Amino acid sequence: MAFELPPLPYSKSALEPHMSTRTLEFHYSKHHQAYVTNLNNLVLGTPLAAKPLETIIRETAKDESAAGIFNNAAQVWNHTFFWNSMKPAGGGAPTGELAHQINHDFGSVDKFKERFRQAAVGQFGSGWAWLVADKGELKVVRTANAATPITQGQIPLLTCDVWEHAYYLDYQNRRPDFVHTFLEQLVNWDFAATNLAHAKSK
Ligand code: MN3
Repeated sequence: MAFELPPLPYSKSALEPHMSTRTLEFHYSKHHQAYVTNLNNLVLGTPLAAKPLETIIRETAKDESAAGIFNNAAQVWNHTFFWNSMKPAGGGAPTGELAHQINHDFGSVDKFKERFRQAAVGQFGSGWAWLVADKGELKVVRTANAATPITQGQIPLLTCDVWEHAYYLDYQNRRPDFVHTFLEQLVNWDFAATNLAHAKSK
């Protein structure tokens, strides 16, 4: 059973004007699809082809000879997680247990946002900024290229893609403006709260 591009959780125009239809047409339909296609071609006829995506990511993460498989598998996973980290009319403030734990671990939601902004803007070159649960504590981390916190024993709650292809059509070189918009207009706190609840149930 080949891997398939998961459906977007909203229409390609649903994040306008903050993330354009044109960006989704390239980023989802071209880039994300290419990672899926590449992964299928790379694992074809190997034992990995029958394994779940997360298993492939974990099993290839430290194997330099499998870097191509890891990079494409992790990018498939990271992008699906990224689409779910946003929603139409997102932004606002976290509530409930998530708000409580952000306040506890970062001091305030604004301090969390500042840490996330620094991680996202400060990632040199391509990569990702994440809010993760790490042994019960919330942390902001950043990863380079395809790297993903799920190989580090961390449970992702949110991510922002800071590869140039995520924002260049809409924001050109202005990554800080894109990250600001992500946090204020797009972020899906409900998704983060659900992920935190799952993390706590483990
Ligand atoms: Mn991307």
